[in-house]
Amino acid sequence: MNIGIVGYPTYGGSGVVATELSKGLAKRGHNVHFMSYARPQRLEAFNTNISFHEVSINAYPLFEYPPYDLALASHMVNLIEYEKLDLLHVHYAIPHTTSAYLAKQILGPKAAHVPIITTLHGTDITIVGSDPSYLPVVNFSINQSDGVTAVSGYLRDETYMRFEIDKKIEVIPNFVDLVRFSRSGKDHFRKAIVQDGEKIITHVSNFRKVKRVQDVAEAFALILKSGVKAKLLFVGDGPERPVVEQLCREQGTCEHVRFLGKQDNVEDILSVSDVFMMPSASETFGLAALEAMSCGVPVVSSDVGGLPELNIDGETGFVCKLGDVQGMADRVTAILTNEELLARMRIAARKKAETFEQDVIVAQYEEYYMKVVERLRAKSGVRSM
Ligand code: GMT
Repeated sequence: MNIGIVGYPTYGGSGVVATELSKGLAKRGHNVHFMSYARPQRLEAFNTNISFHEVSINAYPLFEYPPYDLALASHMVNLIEYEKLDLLHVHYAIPHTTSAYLAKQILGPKAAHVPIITTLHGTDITIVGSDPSYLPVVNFSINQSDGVTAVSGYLRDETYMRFEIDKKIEVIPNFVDLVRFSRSGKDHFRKAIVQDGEKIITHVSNFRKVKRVQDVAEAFALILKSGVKAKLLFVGDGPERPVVEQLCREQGTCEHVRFLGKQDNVEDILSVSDVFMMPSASETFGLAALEAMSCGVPVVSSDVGGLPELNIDGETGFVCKLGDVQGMADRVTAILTNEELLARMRIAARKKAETFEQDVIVAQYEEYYMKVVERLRAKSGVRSM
């Protein structure tokens, strides 16, 4: 199939899923046309089956806010027409689903057989999409999609609750490359960070408020106080980073904390980690936690959103009440001071991650595509594939 994929290029869950899905589909012989305003970080290597299309915006002085959604719609029109796209799969509803709807309206009967599939990821529903300034448009656009998927059962239910959706929302979970994210012997790397007997606690995020990164720093101070010898690695960057840096200075924990910034090979860091912390205030799935689990790292997370579907309390790690910093510190300490528990949770975390194997989930998308394409072709009187 000729598949148009749209996603955000930035460090963040939906862009990673869109990119990895593109690679998975390319591996299965499909031609993928990836559209975004910049090349995503994980789409750097040349791939004969993937073309990247940069959506550039004309920065006319009149535009304080250049209309990216319109430039994207124009790109979609071109690709549907000239690359003969069989379907358009957009990741994150805002504004991608709306641009796709507009592109199809522009092409009219010429594109009647080309379905729009929207994958809902999280804040496009729970935070941004629910904001009154976007809600009517998001609601309308989702209903205009020919297929809608959500990355967790939680997100599907939230979408039905917050919006008036007249479509069946299919749950297709996020996935992980079990080979890339595996516990490879990176002991030299571990030795560079910690001394013998010291443990490594890791947090990976885009340092937005919703990630509650301060909770990690506060819990870490309590963990050190309880006598555990450990280092804390912060991976990623974003608006809350200076706040967390300042907090570490105030707590006097700086010599045990490393801010590594954005990292391309996050698997190397996860590979040597002992516990992963995700105290988020909202998390529809928790892709970063899945990648950690795939590397055999137990997760201590909050209990929000889709996290309890992924992180099984007492098995793959621990699930704590949102904002319970002391509880999280106690759970991390429990894991790091009990080698038997750590070993058991490592195995359980990896085993759970194996249920989200990349090829299996990519095949689920492929099957879903076929179903939606055939349904629309039948409806619009176009020959089936
Ligand atoms: O929070 C992020 O990392 C970005 C955000 C996005 O939509 O780009 O992530 C959401 O989608 C990810 C991939 O499906 C999920 O794993 C994250 O849980 C979700 N983030 C939130 O719900 C806050």
